[in-house]
Amino acid sequence: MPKGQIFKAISGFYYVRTEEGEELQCRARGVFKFAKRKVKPLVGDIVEVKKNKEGEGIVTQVLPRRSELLRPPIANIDQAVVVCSLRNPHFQPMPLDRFLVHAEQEGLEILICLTKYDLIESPEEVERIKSVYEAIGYPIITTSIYSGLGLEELQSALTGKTTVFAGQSGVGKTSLLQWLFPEQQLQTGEVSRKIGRGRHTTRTVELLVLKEGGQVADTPGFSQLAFQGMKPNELGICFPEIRERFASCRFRGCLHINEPDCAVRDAVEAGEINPLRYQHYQQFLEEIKEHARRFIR
Ligand SMILES: Nc1nc2c(ncn2[C@@H]2O[C@H](COP(=O)(O)OP(=O)(O)OP(=O)(O)O)[C@@H](O)[C@H]2O)c(=O)[nH]1
Ligand SMILES: [Mg+2]
Ligand SMILES: [Zn+2]
Repeated sequence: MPKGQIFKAISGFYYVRTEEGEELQCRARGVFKFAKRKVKPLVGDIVEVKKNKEGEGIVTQVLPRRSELLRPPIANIDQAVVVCSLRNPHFQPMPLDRFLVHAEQEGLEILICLTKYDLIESPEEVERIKSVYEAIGYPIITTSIYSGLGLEELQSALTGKTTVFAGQSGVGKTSLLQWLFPEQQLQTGEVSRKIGRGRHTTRTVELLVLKEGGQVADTPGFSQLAFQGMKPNELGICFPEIRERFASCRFRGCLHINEPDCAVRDAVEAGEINPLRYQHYQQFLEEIKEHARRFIR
């Protein structure tokens, strides 16, 4: 049975790159079971395929995933590049922190990419953003597709890995990929002047193969991410600055809100944890609890 990887899924078809290098169009039929749950194949999945009499491909088996993201939907990735624009749309820390939690939950390597540096008037603002995230261990690359800033650095961070580009609509994900894959014709879209948001130009997830080795997926921009299926005590693990401190909290199940002798709150008060990041932690925790109240009765 030939094996391959799904590199694209559109309107009822999966496109599979087989080990022999053939690209096979497969009808998206069926739901597969493993580990007692049903799975729908995702881009990035390693699958077994067979051809029917008409020469059309059929996915017969989805092999176990080493990682998976649901927003954007993709499997078997190593690294997430979280793309945020500095301007147009304006930098927003909340969606960034939200996506970081998702990528942490999946144990992905993370790289933050701040785009559209050419639209910035004050470099100090960018330095401030960088210092917050670098202090907790995230590598950051600042880019501009106009000046070329950061593009080679970004390219070398992708070599040999399977990377997903994720971020809100209009931040410039596809523009970066167009630079990386000049031979492809990818569609980018202007940011709406009226509402200052992207127009959801990219509609599908697609894995492209890097000449230097590795793969990169462009994905549609998303606007909201919910923390479905996360338990309140799992959230702290997804914040590096909380994860590295909570062994020092007095209580084992400390949620770092109002428990006594909480090492995390002490660090917030001492100015060692960024107050906005902590505020986001509190807000996400409320969302997770609210979700649990509504769905687990
Ligand atoms: N000034 C400036 N504009 C940029 C830069 N990168 C991208 N843009 C512009 O930003 C707009 C949106 O870019 P896209 O690459 O389509 O954004 P996207 O993140 O792929 O958006 P979706 O596909 O909707 O999720 C386009 O008009 C780009 O030309 C940059 O470095 N500087
Ligand atoms: Mg796009
Ligand atoms: Zn605590």
